[in-house]
Amino acid sequence: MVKKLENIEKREQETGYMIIDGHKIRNYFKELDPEIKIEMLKKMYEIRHFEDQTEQFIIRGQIHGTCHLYVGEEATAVGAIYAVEKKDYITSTHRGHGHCIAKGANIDIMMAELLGKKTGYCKGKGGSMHIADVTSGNLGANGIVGGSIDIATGAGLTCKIKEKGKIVVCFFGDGAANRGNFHGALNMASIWDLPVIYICENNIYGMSMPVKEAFNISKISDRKFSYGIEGLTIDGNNLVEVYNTARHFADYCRAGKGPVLIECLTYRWKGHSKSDAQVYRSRKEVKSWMEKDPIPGYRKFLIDDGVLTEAEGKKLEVEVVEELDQAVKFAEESPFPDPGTVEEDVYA
Ligand SMILES: Cc1ncc(C[n+]2csc(CCOP(=O)(O)OP(=O)(O)O)c2C)c(N)n1
Ligand SMILES: [Mg+2]
Repeated sequence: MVKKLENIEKREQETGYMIIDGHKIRNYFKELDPEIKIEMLKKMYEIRHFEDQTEQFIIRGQIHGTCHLYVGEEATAVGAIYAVEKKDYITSTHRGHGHCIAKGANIDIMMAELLGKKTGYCKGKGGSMHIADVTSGNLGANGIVGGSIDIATGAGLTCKIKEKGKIVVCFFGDGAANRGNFHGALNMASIWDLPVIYICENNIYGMSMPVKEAFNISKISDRKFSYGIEGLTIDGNNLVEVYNTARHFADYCRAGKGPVLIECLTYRWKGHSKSDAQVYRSRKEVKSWMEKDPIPGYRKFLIDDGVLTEAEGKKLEVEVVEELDQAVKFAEESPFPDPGTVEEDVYA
């Protein structure tokens, strides 16, 4: 099931509405302040350069434990997270750096964690797959495939009962959508009308397993029928489409109408994790998706729209590179934790 972007019916109308996979959705993006539109481009650059730097650390053997890069999928995290409010929660995955950065984590502290340093989010003891930033509403990355789905559903129940007005954005992969807990959690969220936006990042593979061999349905979002919830499949590389869809369903969840399942079609450019010979896919396929790079696409959109000039776009990227240089310096110069603290912060 290689999703064709052409399958997505998208038509911007004079009324300021778009038709996205059969849903009439207001073009909220159009109404945003230019600063926010530019900030979203900056976040995508931050994720891309953070991951490029992380790859360098991997190559140099500076990262112990495994690590999964989010390069190519930036528009999904940024579009969905900017569509909700700062007070809302997110749950992340093993491929979590992008979600974490989009939700507002400090990249110096993230990078220190990747290098196992005392100044990291988990004092250097968690690594890539355990970064959480609860102060920004990020309930954490997760090494258990699909683990985020249960946590998000529990957080959704908390929002419904105790923290009214908040909602949860739950990220998970296509592989996770085939785990048993996905079905139990979505059914529960449906019968209890929990305010959770379930975002399935369909990047066409679960490790080396192609989605077309793991599903006998053409749209993962069609699983909405089993739970009696709303659902749709969208272009996860189109920031405007992701933003508008998530914003529409954020209002829907906040109004107590229940959860939604949004399938974002995207692609991971890099191997699954630290080591991956990538024999299961062709260079041609990777190249064809690299041509759908979400970042220049969005930058061009902003330039054409008069929000940004070419020169401002370049300057923004230079600023991000400088921020990353600072994060690398902070992480490399930070100390390792004292071995005497090895049993601190350990729960089991
Ligand atoms: C419960 C569980 N089973 C298996 C694994 C090993 N594993 C790590 S990532 C992965 C594939 C996940 O695929 P997907 O959900 O599509 O996410 P993607 O890596 O494509 O972002 C698997 C099977 C795991 N970490 N947890
Ligand atoms: Mg996948």
